Amino acid sequence: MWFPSLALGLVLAVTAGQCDDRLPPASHTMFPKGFKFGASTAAYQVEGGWDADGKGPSIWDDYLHKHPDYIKNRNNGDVADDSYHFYKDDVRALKEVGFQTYRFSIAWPRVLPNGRTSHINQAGIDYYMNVIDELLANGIEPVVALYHWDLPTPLQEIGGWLNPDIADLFTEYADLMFQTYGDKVKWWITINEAQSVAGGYGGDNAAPVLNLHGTGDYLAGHNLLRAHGKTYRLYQRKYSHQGGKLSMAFCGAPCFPTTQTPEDIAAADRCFQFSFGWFGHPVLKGDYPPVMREYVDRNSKAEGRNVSRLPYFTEEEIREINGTVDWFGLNYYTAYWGKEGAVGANPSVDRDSNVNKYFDPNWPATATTWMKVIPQGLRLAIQKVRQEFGNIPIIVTENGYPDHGDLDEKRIDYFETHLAEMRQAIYEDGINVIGYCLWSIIDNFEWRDGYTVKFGIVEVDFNSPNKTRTLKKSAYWFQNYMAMHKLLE
Ligand code: GBH
Repeated sequence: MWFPSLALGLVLAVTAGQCDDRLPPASHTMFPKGFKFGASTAAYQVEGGWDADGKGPSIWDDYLHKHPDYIKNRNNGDVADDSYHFYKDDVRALKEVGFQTYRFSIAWPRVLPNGRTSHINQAGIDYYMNVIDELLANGIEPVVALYHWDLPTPLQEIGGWLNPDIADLFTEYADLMFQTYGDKVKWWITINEAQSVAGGYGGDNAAPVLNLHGTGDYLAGHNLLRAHGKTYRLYQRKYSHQGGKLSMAFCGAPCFPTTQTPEDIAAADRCFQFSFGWFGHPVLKGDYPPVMREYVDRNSKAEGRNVSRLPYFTEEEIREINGTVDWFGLNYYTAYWGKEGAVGANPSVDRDSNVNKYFDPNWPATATTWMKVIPQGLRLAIQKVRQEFGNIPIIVTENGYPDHGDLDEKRIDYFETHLAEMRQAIYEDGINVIGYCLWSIIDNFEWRDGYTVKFGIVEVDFNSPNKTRTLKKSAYWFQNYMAMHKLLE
């Protein structure tokens, strides 16, 4: 079971290691019963084999082949860590560190080269079966994401996530995945970071780079939610006997209010509602967050539009989408200060939120501009999820530290401080956090930063023919951390 017994955990937390100096210090106490540690990757970032054995192209393959300068050093995911061939080395690393779970994603175009079930690529099906079997043989439980951004190109040609038909196409793909792997996979993520996916339509930081800010993002988000809802209902109808648990991996950078004025407190709340809330509210409470509806409708009207840029669900859709996550997947990297103020492109999700988000100059910088180190933000994000969405089991599905291959000690600090905050959320706030997957087990293709930015706790020699994996200090640190924090059986 994955559901921690908090009461027991609490007793042990306060009794273990307090007075006996042969025992680890108080911060090194146990985790709740059933708590699981794991590590994450995503298909495009690690697999390579971009056209191997009948795989079709994805929007990332396509975009980067056409626009190589889009990525630092003209890197792309054609070969990446070549996990397509060396997945056993990934599993060996996971096992060596001592993880109980591995979160990875299935590349839709590897199993369905043109996105549709009319043509199934058996080699792709076999690949994921092999990965899953290798994990299970090593006692590691798979957590599988169905969509981590690599849409089959032929589906982009009909508009991708802007086309309402995508909801059914995604559901048919998911159906095949549940049917094929569902007896072995019990933890599913439909969509990784719907907000980032929407960003590929509303911004220029991810494929398909449409930059339809303030319109395309909301429309893509709408269809992502419809796809998720339909998929969950399908699972309930056809696969509930498999006993799996579904979620999305939600993302967002929470805001601390700049001051305790009602304006700043409300602004910090909107920061949450326009990120985690955008996708969390429809699946956990029904429909978009009221404040999001209000602000986007009002701005749309002021712009002279007849219809809101934020689409409306039908009553039936609201019902279909509501109540469709069994647990809450939370990706956390960074946080902001927030105050009232309309900033960002016009129109845009950011501007609609009317929050001015900014980093504290004292928060440590990292190898990437979009993140600073602010461990308290993880506890804040967990608290906000609890406050907004009730006592749903939470799994931190991503959390990690980027460097240029030079700051592994800082990575250790990052994990230590973030895990401490997560423990506060569990033991001080009594929140039902049941697992933690770091990003990432191996250095990999970090989107626009290519291979220049590394998140792995295992180094990959990208110049060697078999992409040699070598555990970093942070991997040994993690191994030790888990051993010290013995999990209750
Ligand atoms: C996650 O995204 C992804 O799930 C994972 O694939 C990725 O490797 C990992 O984090 C580390 O990045 O350039 O200022 O416009 C994290 C959320 C959303 C962060 C998009 C970067 C672009 C910010 N990402 N965002 S900016």
